[in-house]
Amino acid sequence: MNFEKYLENKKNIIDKALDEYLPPEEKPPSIIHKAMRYSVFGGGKRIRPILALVTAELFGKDIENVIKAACGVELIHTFSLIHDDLPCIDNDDFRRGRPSSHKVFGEAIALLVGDALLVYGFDLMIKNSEVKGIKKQSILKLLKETSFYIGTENMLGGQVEDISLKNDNIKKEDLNNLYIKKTAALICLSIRAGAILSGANQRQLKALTKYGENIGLAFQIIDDMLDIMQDQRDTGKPTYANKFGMKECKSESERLIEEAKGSLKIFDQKAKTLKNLADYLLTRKK
Ligand code: GRG
Repeated sequence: MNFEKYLENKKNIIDKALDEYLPPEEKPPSIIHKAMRYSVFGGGKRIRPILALVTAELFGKDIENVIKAACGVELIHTFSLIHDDLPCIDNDDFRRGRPSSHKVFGEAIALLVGDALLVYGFDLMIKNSEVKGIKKQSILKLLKETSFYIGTENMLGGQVEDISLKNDNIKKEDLNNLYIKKTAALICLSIRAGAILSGANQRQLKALTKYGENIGLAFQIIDDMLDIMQDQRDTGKPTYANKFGMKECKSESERLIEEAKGSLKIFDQKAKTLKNLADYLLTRKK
């Protein structure tokens, strides 16, 4: 199976699971359930849950061991995108080529959909404890990590820095730190979720976290490049691409991907898929 097919196969598994876990549209109050499904099934690549599944595979674990938590991270990711698009934050009318949640359902519902997806994200992680063989302690650790990685020291804090960013005099180091919080944090959480539920030890978690930070940072730099290449709306905000140029973005993302793969040495051949996934990020077009 080629790698694109492998990813598509994983994406289909995740889509099917999300469809099963989310409340049906008709369930009252149906407007919020409809709006949740509108954004969750809006064409996302499912990179985060795929990372959780691939990490579990690295430890020889079945998909069933991690699929609920993996979908939980995807719901939290979707929540962050809906809130990010709101008029009070980035004010984006479109997401993945379709009208954003608040354009279709109004601001109040979009805000509540984000809240609902955050709650459902945590709920799915708790439900992962129903899987045979999963220790309650692993679920507690996972919940603690989820709060940490989306909280004010990470995703939320990164977003606060992002909206306060001034265009003049921004240093590369500051932008790197912001990207690690805003984007790499949720990517790290996805990988650590897969690892924690598979019984990884500290040394393995450390190596996987390094991998997550590096691909997460590369992911955001590549995102900045795609924004320019695809002529996206200019928000006037400083990004890696408009501050340091496309050439620098390309070489920095390539360097980060090499570093990410290097941090998986302790897993030898078993980390082949995670390495392929890192390489794939350099070639993505959306
Ligand atoms: C209250 C915890 C909390 C968060 C709200 C709005 C917000 C704070 C954070 C948003 C952070 C954000 C929007 C980061 C951007 C990360 C990014 C590159 C998103 C795009 O990810 P893809 O390409 O999206 O994986 P798809 O469409 O494939 O799902």
